[in-house]
Amino acid sequence: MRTSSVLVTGANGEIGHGLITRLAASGRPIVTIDIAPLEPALARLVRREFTGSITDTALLERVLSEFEIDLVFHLAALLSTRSEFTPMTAHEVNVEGTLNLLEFAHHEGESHGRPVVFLYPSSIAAYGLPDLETKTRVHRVREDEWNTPTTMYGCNKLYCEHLGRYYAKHYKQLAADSTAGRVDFRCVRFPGLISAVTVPSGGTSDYAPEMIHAAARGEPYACFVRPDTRIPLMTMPDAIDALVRLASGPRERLTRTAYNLAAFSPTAEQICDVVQKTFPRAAITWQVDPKRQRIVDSWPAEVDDTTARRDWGFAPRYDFKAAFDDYLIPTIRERYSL
Ligand code: AKB
Repeated sequence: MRTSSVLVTGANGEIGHGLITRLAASGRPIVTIDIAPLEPALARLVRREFTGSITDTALLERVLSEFEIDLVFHLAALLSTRSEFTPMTAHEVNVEGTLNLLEFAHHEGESHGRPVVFLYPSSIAAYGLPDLETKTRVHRVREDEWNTPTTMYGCNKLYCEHLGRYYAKHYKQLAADSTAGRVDFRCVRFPGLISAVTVPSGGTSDYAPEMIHAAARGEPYACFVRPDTRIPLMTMPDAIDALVRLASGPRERLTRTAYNLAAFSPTAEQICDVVQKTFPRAAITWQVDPKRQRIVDSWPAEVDDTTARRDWGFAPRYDFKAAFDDYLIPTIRERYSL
């Protein structure tokens, strides 16, 4: 008998940490795939850990043969900055890896006769605004606007949203025995995420969490974007809540494939001000990297998340003030024993 379980890919990443802790508390057996062995504290929470790549279809077949997966959180990805240095690898992991996972989920759904719920974190990188003037003018961007990403990662995310929709609704539509609907694909477009317990790597929204963690560790930080830079951000607990909530929302209420999520959109300078107030010895300077700045300038300052709120009750706990007062500062102080 195969055991009914949840599969988490990219389990060692920032979202994986928070998500596994949350899922473990609910008692559901968890199976993970990550390119690196899980940290011991995480490994203790999972039923089975597979170390390997999502591009390895033999590995996915082993998971399929041993576990009855009815929920997938497909988190594995190369983020935007890293993807610009290795676009072919980004495509392989972000697109071909996702295609493998969708195919895997389709076969799981076929084998146990129920649709597999497939959660996919897309990103504000799926947007591409042509210039700063437009960014200032358009303000709260809706899901179907400005879908012209400038990064490999953004292109990968946008395309995979469409792949998910294809598997859910149109898979092999010309076959005599069309089997669409084995994958129940659900997707959020995450803002830049800030965790108090982990530090990201390889992203372009990383300036926000990097600034906070560097200040807490007493290290100097040279911010690579201008002080007036503004993109949507969200705390990690709210991101985890959103994934878990969307996973359990009734299918018939979902009117979109990909949902915007918004929490707060401070400028880099506003973040710096709070960080400096909290850690008065923080040494933050501005050393703009024009290329990374261009990427962040192509992302919207704010997104419209009306549909997520309406369809499945998305409601972030933390606005900008609460994010610092109630989550980041107390948790970071504890983490660095301040
Ligand atoms: C990145 O910076 O690449 C990610 C994202 C915004 O999706 N954090």
